[in-house]
Amino acid sequence: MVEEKKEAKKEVKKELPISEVTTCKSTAQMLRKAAEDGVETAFHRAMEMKACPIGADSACCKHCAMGPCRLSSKNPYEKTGVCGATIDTIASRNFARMVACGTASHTDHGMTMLEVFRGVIRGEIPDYQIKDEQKLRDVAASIGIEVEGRGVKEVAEDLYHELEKTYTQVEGEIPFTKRVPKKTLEKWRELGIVPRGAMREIMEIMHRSHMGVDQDYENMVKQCSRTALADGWGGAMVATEISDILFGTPTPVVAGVDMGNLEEGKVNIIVHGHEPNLFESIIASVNDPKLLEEAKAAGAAGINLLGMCCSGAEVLSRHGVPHAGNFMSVEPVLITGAVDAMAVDVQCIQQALAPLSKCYGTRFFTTNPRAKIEGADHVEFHENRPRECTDKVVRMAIERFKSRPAKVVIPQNKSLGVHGFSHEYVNYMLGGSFRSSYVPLNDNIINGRIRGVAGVVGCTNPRVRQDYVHVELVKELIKNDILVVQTGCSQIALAKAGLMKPDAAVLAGDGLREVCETVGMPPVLGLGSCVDNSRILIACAEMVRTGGLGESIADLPVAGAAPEWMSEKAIAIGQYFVASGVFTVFGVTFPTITETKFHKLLFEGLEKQGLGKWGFAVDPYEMARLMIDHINKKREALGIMAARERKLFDMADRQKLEAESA
Ligand code: BF8
Ligand code: SF4
Repeated sequence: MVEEKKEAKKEVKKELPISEVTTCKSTAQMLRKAAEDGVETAFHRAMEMKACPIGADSACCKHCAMGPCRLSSKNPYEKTGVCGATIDTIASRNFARMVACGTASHTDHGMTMLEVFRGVIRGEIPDYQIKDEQKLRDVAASIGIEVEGRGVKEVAEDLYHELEKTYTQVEGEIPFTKRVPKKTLEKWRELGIVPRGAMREIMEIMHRSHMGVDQDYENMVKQCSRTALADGWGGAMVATEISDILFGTPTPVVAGVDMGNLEEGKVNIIVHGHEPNLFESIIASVNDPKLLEEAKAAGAAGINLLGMCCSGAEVLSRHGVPHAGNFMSVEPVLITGAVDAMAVDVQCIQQALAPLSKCYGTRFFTTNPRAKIEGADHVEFHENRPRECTDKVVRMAIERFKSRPAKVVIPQNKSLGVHGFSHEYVNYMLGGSFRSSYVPLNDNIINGRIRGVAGVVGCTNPRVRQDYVHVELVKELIKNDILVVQTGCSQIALAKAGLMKPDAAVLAGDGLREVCETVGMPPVLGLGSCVDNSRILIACAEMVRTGGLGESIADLPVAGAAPEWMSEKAIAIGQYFVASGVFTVFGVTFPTITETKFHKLLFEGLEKQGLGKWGFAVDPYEMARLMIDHINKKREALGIMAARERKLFDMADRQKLEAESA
């Protein structure tokens, strides 16, 4: 313990240029406190450790012991690895492994949710119930399960068996391909990229990326698409749908985001990670009168539960639980000294959190058998007796509250916004309860009030100024009448910036603003966590089905971006959007060398095959330009550019009239 304290407190050499590394006020304030306290964060470590340039270009291979081999980024075809592997083989294999890991993460999460569902419907997990029967029936019907006149149990059992195929099926097509627009699915079949089952695809991609197997980058990219599609239309979609069925489908809810949600007089508990079951049970624990009594007896005014990262984004959307910040704010939030306990499960949990929490006396708990951290207390979470774990976390938090060792400083920033726009709610919101549909959305796109739709998602990363790229990009998009949908850490960045409020419509272009004001919605819609990117896929499928915007997802005037990505999951998400037909732009860095055939395939070739394509830009305005150009190109192809031009002409006309009469 003493050792670890020393480690976290080791001398910080250079001074961190705080305003250059973050635009989040709370994070900046805590980074100033970090300097006073003599602790370091990922911001400091990123400054001290330059990214490896060869790795950044994906020009190295360590897939066997004849290597590791290192090619030249400047002259990528100058040499090969010892086995003769070219730069295209090496980079595509590395990329494939990222897709494999990202897909494995989402699908394992989804599989956990499916197992919980099975336990619930079979009466083995009494703590959770089916909360949303309608959603259960809708999901079942969407994949061809008979629902008319059948009981919940029967439908649920069939749904479980059908969805299990998402993972375990060895032949055929995963169940949710039934939701894919016909023409998109035909394209996948033609290219041989329809996923069979996630386990099969991940196994095959690992095999193909072994030394001496698939050494044709085009063939490898096909398996990247097939695997990634088993994530987006498979594991991630199962995670979203089952979580909605068990815990409720989100509808708009007003909630606060940022560190100002911490309360000095209360026991503060943060849940950070990804799977919603831990959070659901801790919500039950903090509302337990017995535990509330214990908190009061310890001198606290109550128990204050907050989320971070995706666990937080999910319950922010579903229940309006306040959110303390995104990925790069997790270490800074510990520096407040106000966090009595932090419980984590899987994914995006930086190892540094364990020693850092010791510096502040924060009780830090790992809960998932897949994700232990050396030096952290492990209190295992079991779905069939979840309160054993979550009650213990709450009790330990109360203990820490009683003897808070460190000085508490809570940044006073808090931004209220509307969250929880599920695809179902978008349907209802635009169409009303009697004619709920995507027709109004499509109409507004066709008549040009809305130019298109963009998904802006993903992480924050200490290699770029935190939140800056997200916020500037989204502002630029809505200014150009592009409706923005969001998930994950990006959603939190925009929430902090105040863009999740309906009155943020003043920042939108005239057309989008008019639509937002008519409906009473913000120009930026928060959909939840990263697995909830599947909601964007479903919305895209619905836009195609509704009609007037082409026959496949690739025809839609839509685009995606992960401006500050860092995780392998982001690469899997990017690849499933690209394979689904969406132009997807990443920031920060991209693991290819521009002049290679592999790069050209991802950035141009896939689109020629009828899929989407990748894009890259570091600057938010350049990123927006790429996305707007693409959306315009799609409008052009659909023959709906004219409507928009006419509208712009009307607007110019109006402005002229106004100027003349002034
Ligand atoms: O799945 S956005 S930093 S928290 S990877 Fe991680 Fe990235 Fe945040 Fe959630 Ni998504
Ligand atoms: Fe080098 Fe080939 Fe081995 Fe990779 S697989 S380390 S390129 S010899």
